[in-house]
Amino acid sequence: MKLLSQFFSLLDKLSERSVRHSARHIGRRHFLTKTGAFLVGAGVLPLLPFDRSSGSAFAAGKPADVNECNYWRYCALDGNLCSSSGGSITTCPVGTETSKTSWVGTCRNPHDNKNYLVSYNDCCGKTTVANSVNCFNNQGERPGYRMGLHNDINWCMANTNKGYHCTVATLVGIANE
Ligand code: ABN
Repeated sequence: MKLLSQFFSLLDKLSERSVRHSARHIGRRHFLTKTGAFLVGAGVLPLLPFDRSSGSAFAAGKPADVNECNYWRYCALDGNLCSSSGGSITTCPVGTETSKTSWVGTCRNPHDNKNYLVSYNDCCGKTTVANSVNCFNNQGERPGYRMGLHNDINWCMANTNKGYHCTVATLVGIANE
């Protein structure tokens, strides 16, 4: 009976020692691994290639949404956004073609506070637009009798297929101040 009790006591001690050893070593190693990874990650993070160009458009820490009418390049865009109907800010959706004529507006880029010339071209050839965002921005626009300064016009008029689909906003250059 005494022998059995001694055997169990020895078993207890061995397992306790083994558990303590594992806790001490695995815990420390785990801690070092995690801390090391965090420190390396934190050091590398500033080197990562964040896009800080005007096109990325971050306003007050919030990424600008090119599918919203308040995106700065759309300051004089009167029409449907191509970015929300299968195209992008500068490309027409498949099945449409760029208008031969356009309207050029001047919009201030909030990231460098410079004024940019933006060419608004319509995308022509397909009249049905599903779920596209419609904007009515008219910065710098003048009434219809000032022909060259009026933006409420179908710029597909010079194309063979005059059906209006949406409008793209292409940067042309910096405006002379
Ligand atoms: N340029 C956009 C547009 C198209 C048709 C009619 C008005 C405005």
